[in-house]
Amino acid sequence: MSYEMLLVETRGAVGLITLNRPKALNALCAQLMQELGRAVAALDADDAVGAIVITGSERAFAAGADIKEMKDFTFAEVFGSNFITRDWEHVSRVRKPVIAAVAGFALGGGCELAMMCDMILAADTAKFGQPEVTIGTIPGAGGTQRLTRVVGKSKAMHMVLTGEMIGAEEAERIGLVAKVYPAADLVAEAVKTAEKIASFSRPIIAMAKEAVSKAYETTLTEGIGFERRLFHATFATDDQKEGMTAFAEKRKADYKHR
Ligand code: DAK
Repeated sequence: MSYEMLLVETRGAVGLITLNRPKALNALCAQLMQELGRAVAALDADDAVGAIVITGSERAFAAGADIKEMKDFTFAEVFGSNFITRDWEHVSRVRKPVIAAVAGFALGGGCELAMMCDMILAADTAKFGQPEVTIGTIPGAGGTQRLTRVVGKSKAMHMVLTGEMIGAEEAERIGLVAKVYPAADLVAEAVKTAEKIASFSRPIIAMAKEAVSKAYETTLTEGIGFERRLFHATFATDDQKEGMTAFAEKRKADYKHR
């Protein structure tokens, strides 16, 4: 599969996607998002891949949706063509874990794309923001919803209503980011984290991801019921037997992903 705006490679059991539109700070134009949708779908379908990392450049993860591309669109055009929605939901539908490795700007749609991933690892240079109000619009790819669920109302309101950016340290403190690394180490550390995830049982990891993701969608009682069903289901897998037997026998587990 060929891509013009992405670099896609596998490192062991990790699929690494690098957004590669440097002249526009990886602004997320329609072509880039179509390519990203194809790339994540291909890696999701590849049995050799256990986890996916999406990263950008040192300067920008992504500086938002492409403002120049969308500036003249009319309501009839964006509504009629289901603008953006048609290409933007792929990342959030992937069943394998997806890590956003963010250095530099993650603004607007870039911040939203990072939040569609399962966790965000950041370089100490990372800057997150939802600056849409400064250009006469509002977040449109989940920014008002995912950000609020992650950081709470007051912080989300501050970011969305002022358009101000926050740095990596603050993003980690408020729970938007899982860990911060020196910029030079970011991609290697993200791949290392993905490798660790990929070393575990694929079906068990998929269940764990589904269960945590459910916490965003449902009530506590329903979420715990969902978790319990999946927990019980792990006992139907060979990998649960292998994992617990390996622990009892003081050896490393050899998962068969079934
Ligand atoms: N779109 C298009 N081009 C962009 C861009 C963007 N978002 N961001 C940067 N660029 C381009 C610049 O125009 C410039 O191009 P040339 O002039 O060289 O041709 C080049 O990238 C380098 O940028 P700067 O010269 O501006 O670089 P600086 O270091 O001075 O500034 C900056 C970096 C990131 C602070 C600045 O570029 C900036 O403020 N960029 C815009 C950030 C922004 O407002 N982002 C939010 C965009 S709105 C939806 C899904 C998503 C969305 C909406 C709906 N649905 C599912 C319905 C998302 C909306 C948005 O993201």
